[in-house]
Amino acid sequence: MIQIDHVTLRELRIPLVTPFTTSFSTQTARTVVAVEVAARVDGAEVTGWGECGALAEPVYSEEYASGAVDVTERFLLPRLAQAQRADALSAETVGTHLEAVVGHRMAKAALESALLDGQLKAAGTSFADYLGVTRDRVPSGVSVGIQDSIPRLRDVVQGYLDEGYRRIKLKIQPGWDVEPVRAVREAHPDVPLQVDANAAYTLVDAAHLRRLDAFDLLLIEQPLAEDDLRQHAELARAMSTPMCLDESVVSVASAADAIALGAAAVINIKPSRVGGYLESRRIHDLARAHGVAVWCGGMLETGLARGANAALAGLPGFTLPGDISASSRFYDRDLTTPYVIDDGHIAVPSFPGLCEEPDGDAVAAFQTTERVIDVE
Ligand code: SMG
Ligand code: MG
Repeated sequence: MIQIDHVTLRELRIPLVTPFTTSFSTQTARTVVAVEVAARVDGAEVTGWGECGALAEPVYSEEYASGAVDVTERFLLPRLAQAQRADALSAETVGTHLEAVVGHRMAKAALESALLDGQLKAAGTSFADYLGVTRDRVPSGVSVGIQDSIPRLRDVVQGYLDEGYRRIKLKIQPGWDVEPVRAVREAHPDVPLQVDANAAYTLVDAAHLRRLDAFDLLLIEQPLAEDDLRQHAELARAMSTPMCLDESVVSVASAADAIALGAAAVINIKPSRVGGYLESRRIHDLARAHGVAVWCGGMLETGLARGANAALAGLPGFTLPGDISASSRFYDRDLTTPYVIDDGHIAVPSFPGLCEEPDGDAVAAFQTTERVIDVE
């Protein structure tokens, strides 16, 4: 069991190396909530860190960074405090203790991660060993934002391929879909290629989206709205490109529904979106049992979560390359030792816990708000 002494919630604003444009926004910096938990495990003092996937604005999902800070302080931490008074708190029980709070999965995931990091550091166990992962590296894919022009897109993609990325994902939206995909496919006939629409289409666009079937894509990710499971199933039947869900899968229960409906041949597992690494594992297990491939998505993680994503992606059902790129894909300066791409792969970390202790100077340089909350 773990006993929390206090929690520090920080909002950091970290500049991106280049703007990242999707169908819903252009990000020039990542606003990230970092959760630092000071705790005791079996009497030993430990510090655990977690990162919240929520963006600054509720445009990818309904969560947003300052809202995550608020719900954590007002509604999540009091429930964990109650649990620890009964000596019933561990990373593995966080989900149960927070179940009464509806949604807010990214906020919950960050807390669970921080506790799990602390527990594993206390035990001297790496996250990969905790999961039973034996792979020591995972193939690295890169997510390419919407560009100003097709020549520019070609250059950007070429640059990532030169760095060794094993799979290219192109962000698409109405007006930026068939032609950019055609251009990249013509330049690179054999490169593993997929697209992500972030819910920018409706089923009325089915005939248009079918034109993407010509480009031998690994998958199309989340073409329709988050709650359109039935319509994704219908679109899946109309296209030969495998249907992959991101935003729609927020839990193992919604993954089960998506699979039963035929709405997902592939699932993007994002630990933050689904409420944490433990739920991610359950979705992996469910999908694997159904023969549904999974891969690890990303929310522009800093070093507080990038390595844990790599460890998760070492599980056997992760058969497609994830959005687990090098730190340098997004950041000139990461919070930890940067993750690097080596022969197209990212190493699965072997240090204890989920992440390295972040560099205090980097945290201070990027910090915009800080709240210290006693938990008793
Ligand atoms: O972390 O490499 C990454 C980003 C991957 O494209 C990515 N994420 O819908 O999959 C997705 C997006 C969500 C974040 S966009 C700001
Ligand atoms: Mg996506």
